[in-house]
Amino acid sequence: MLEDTRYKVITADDAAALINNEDILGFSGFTPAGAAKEIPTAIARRANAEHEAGRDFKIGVVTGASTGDSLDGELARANAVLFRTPYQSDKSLRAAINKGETKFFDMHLSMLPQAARYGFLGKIKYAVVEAASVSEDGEIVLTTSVGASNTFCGVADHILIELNEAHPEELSGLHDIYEPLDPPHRKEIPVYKCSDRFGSPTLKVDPAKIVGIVKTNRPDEVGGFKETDAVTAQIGENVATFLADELKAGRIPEGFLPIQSGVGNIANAVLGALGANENIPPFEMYSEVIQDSVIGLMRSGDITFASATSLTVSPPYLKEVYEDLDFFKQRMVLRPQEISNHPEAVRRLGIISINTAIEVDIWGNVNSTHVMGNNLMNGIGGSGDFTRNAYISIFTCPSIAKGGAISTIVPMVAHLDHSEHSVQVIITEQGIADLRGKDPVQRAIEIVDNCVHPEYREQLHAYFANVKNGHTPQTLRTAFAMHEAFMEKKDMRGVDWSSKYSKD
Ligand code: 0RQ
Repeated sequence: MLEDTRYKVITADDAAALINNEDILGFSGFTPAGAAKEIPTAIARRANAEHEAGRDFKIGVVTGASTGDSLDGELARANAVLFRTPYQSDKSLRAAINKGETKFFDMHLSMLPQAARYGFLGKIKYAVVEAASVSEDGEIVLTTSVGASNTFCGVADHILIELNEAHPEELSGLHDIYEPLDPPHRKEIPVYKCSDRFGSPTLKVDPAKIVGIVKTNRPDEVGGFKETDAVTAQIGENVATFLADELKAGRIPEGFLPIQSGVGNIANAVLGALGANENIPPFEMYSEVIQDSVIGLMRSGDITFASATSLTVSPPYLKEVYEDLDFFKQRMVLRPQEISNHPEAVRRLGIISINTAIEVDIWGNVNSTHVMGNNLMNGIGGSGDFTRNAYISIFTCPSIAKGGAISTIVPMVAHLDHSEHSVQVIITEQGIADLRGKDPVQRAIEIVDNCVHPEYREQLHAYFANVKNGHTPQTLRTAFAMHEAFMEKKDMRGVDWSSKYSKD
C-alpha cells in the first residue's frame, strides 16, 4: 500500500511542523464536507505551543467555503488565523472576526479560485487536501467536495494530503475536475446541461509537490437539520406554489428549469416542498451544495440529477449514498466551485435561485451577511453568484426573528449584499412578493402587504405612505429607526416616525 509508494507517510504533527508563521494555506473543504481535519487541528496545537513559548504564529486560511470544527473552530480557538476568506459559519471564528482579531474578507465563491490564481490573495504555500486515494503519478480522488482544491494544488508550492479511509475509493467517478484558462485565453465553459461532464474524474497534480501524506479515518463534521417547523414548512409551500404558478403561466418552460438552493433549514424545507408539489415536474439541480433532502428526492425520482461542488449530507444520508454509490454516481456530479457557481453556466442554464436573507428592505435590497449592520454571520457564499445571473432569483426568510422583536423586513437594509436590481421575488411564511416589472413604490406595497408580519404591517406602510419625494421615497432621517429601536429597547415594534415627515 502507501508505505511502498514514492510518497512519505507522516503524522499530522510532522505536517504542522513544516508550517511557518504567516504562511498562507489553501485547505480543501466546501462546508464541512471534504474539509481537511487532522492537519489543521495539528497546526492549532502547534500555534498554542508557539504562543506559550512567546512566539507569533498565525496563518492565512483560504478554503472553498465554510469548513468543520477541526479546521475553523480549532484554528480560531488557538488564535491562529491571520486572515480568512471566502466564507465561514463557525461560532469561534465568527467571534474572532467580530472582535477584530481575525481579518475576514467576504468573497463570491465562484471568484475565489481565479483570485488565488491571479495572485490577489498572496502566495499560497501549502495546499492541504483530503483525498479518498492518490496514485503514484499524482492522480487524486477527492472526497465529498471539490471546492477550490484543484486550484490550491495548482498554485501552491507544496501539497499535503489527508488520506481519509472514512471515504471509499469507489468515490472515483463522482467528480468532474475542470479549470478554465485565465484571460486573455479564457474560453466558454462547456456546460449545456446539468449532467454534462467535460473534465477529469481525478485531480491531477505534480507528484513532486506532494511533501507528505497523513493517514486518517474521520467522518465529515456535517450536522443534521432541525425538524421542519410551521414557519419553514409554510415558506417551502409558498415557494412551491409560486413556481407551480409560473410554470402554469408559461413563464417557466415546460419541463422546468434547474434549481439552486442555499443551505440550512429553510433551504432543506423548500426542496422538500418542491418535491412534494404535484404540479412541479421532476427537476434537476445546478447548485453548490447537495443536502439531506436531495437524497430522498432522488430516490423518489423527484430530483433527476444534481450538479454541485459538495455533498453536504448528515451521517445517515452519507451512509445511504456510500451503500449505493452506483445509483447516486449516475445522478450526481461534484465540480470545482468555479464551475458549480459560474455566472456563465447560471445564466445559460436558466437557473432558478433560492437563497435565504437575514434582512430585506421594502425596496427589494437584501442583506445576507450582517446582523444590525456590523456583526458578520457567515458571508455571502454563493448567493451572489446565482442571484445576479438567475432566470428567476428568489429570497426567502421568516418575516420575524428573535420571537418577533425583529422584523426581517425593514425600511433600509443595514448592510447590502444583493441589490434591488438582482432580487426578483421575496417569499416569507406570510406570502409572496413578486417584484418583477414594478417600480420602487409598487415593490414596497407588494412586500409590505404580502410578506411583512401582521405586527409590523401598519408600521411599515406608515413609513412610506406620507413621503412624496423622489422615485424611491426613502427617508434617510428615519430609515434606520427600527434598527435603532432594537438597539435601544431590544424591540423593533412601535416605531412612530410621523413627526419627521413634514421635512421630506
Ligand atoms: O439565530 O440561531 O441565534 O436563533 O440568524 O437564521 O432563520 O435559522 O436561517 O440558518 O438558514 O441562516 C442568511 C444566515 C440564514 C444563511 C443565513 C438570526 C436567527 C438565527 C439564522 P439563532 P435562520 P439559516 C448557499 C448560499 C448567506 C450565504 C448564502 C446564510 C440565525 O442562509 O449564511 O446564501 N446565507 N449562501 O434568529 C438578527 C435578523 C435576523 C437574525 C435571522 N434580521 N436580525 N438576527 N437572524 N434574521 C450556501 C453557501 O454558500 C455555502
